[in-house]
Amino acid sequence: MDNNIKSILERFDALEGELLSWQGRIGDPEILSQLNRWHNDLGALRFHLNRSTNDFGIMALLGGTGTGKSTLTNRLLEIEGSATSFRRTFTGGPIAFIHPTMNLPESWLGLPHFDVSQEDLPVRGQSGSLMVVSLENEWLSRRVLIDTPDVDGDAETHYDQAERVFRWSHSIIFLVTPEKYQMTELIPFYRLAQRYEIPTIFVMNKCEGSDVVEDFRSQIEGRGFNEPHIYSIPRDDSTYEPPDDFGLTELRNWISETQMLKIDNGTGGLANRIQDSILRLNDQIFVPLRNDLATVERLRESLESFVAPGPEVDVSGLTAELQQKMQAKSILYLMGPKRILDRAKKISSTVFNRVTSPRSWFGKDTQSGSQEGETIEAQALPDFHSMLVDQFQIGQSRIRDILEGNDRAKSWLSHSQETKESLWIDPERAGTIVDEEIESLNHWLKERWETTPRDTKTILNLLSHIPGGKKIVEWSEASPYLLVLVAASYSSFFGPIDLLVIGGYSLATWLGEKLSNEVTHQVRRTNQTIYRRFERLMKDQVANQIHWLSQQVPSRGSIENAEKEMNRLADCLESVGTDR
Ligand SMILES: Nc1nc2c(ncn2[C@@H]2O[C@H](COP(=O)(O)OP(=O)(O)O)[C@@H](O)[C@H]2O)c(=O)[nH]1
Ligand SMILES: [Mg+2]
Repeated sequence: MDNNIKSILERFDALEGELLSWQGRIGDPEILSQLNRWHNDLGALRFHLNRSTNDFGIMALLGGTGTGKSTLTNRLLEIEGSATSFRRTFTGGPIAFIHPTMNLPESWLGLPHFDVSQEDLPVRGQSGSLMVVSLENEWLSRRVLIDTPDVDGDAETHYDQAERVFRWSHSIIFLVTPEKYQMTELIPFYRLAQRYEIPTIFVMNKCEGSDVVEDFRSQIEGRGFNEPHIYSIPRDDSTYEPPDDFGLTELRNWISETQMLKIDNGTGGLANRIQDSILRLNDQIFVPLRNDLATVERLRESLESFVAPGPEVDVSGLTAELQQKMQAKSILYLMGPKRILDRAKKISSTVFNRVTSPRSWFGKDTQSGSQEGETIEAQALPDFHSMLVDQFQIGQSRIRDILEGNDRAKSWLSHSQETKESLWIDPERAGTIVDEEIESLNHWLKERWETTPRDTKTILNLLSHIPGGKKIVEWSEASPYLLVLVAASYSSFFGPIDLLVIGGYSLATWLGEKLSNEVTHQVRRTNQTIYRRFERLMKDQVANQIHWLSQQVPSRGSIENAEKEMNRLADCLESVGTDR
């Protein structure tokens, strides 16, 4: 084993290096806390792997609340070092009692160490740190004694702290009472103590009779401990006498004189620790992360296809939808060919013949066109600004549906540190697009207004056909109307429908003949720019979400690297062999 320890430690270093890059890239707090636990337990494993036979041993007291751990600490040390109380779960954090000649490695337990001076005794301990009491005490000259919070303490941190101490210690005293020796919280510790070959002794405190000690013994033997050392200490007011060699004095002496002095974790125990570390990394971290990675990749695909252009059109589904909305809200009711046909069938066959030929239908010299002109319905000019804002919000809520429709993403969202502002683009920005583009069209028109009287006259004339458009005399008011009319007649809003009747003319004809190409071209460009910019903003929004999604799980490459390292470690271990 020893030959392998160096390479195993190196493998762990490489593995941990890869895992460190996962900081901030795990969206699930449960997986994150498993990873943090794994890192801490790796600290304990390294501590054991780096052991040297000259090191002093670290012995911890473990047990339920009120079993007398702090009391026993004081009795073993013959001082009032650890604060005891009849109150439940009194000890708040681990306390190390150590001889001044010894140095506890700073990294021990992976928690900050605080020195406690003599005047501050007895000490209660503090969650999340290690209190270190330095004592000129003969009994401590060859070992460190650790008092711990209760394994069944009120707070979850109590169990976690006890478990942490268990993992970092060389030997364990399990302390029970007649009331508490059956508690289930100790069972996993018993199992691990055997699996890691940790020297273990059992003490029944507050004892009033031998029956219960014997029952405890059979329980412990039933859990696989072979000839367990079970000491008993009578309750203060009890007449019970522990059997010879198994009272407090003997306990003190035995600990002093026997193998519990030093570290002697077997190599099989170390191999099992390594194996557990690998298995836990795989089961509790790699497997769920792999699943999450697949989820992220799936969601990413749905988000991308959401804004990807279709094969035929150069706009995404959302801009196409925006076009339809603009059509519905357009100032002019546009009559499609089918509707004209339906209507025509109801009238006469002569009319029907005419409508099958739109050119004649809308021809300049026919009068029937103006009769059909009555079918034009004028509505209010669409509010482009809020239309784009609405459409953008619809897009955002679809993205949200995609994300929240997935349980994993929903949970990441609820735990995300990201602020709303950084994840979601302000939909007003979509409205700004139209404001800016109409403004710039205005600017362009303003420069041309009057310089090309033909266009000016045409535009005013055109607008006079539209109810509400009559009042328009200022160039600055013309842009949004032009935008609708030009876009409609060139099918850029509405697909195949381009039949619009104004004063007997189709709008297309009207614009084509009367308005200069330059104006028409400029307005069409404005229209296209609005869609392009809207689409780009939507893509930015999706890119935000995709970026956020990618931060919920480490990259595929990194997970694969880590798995490779893990497999190399498993190979190293295979060559050593495990005992179970
Ligand atoms: N009567 C009696 N009380 C004890 C004995 N050992 C501990 N206690 C009391 O049990 C309570 C809990 O003890 P403590 O050492 O704080 O337990 P911990 O929670 O395991 O650290 C305190 O009130 C102690 O005085 C004992 O042997 N006999
Ligand atoms: Mg205590």
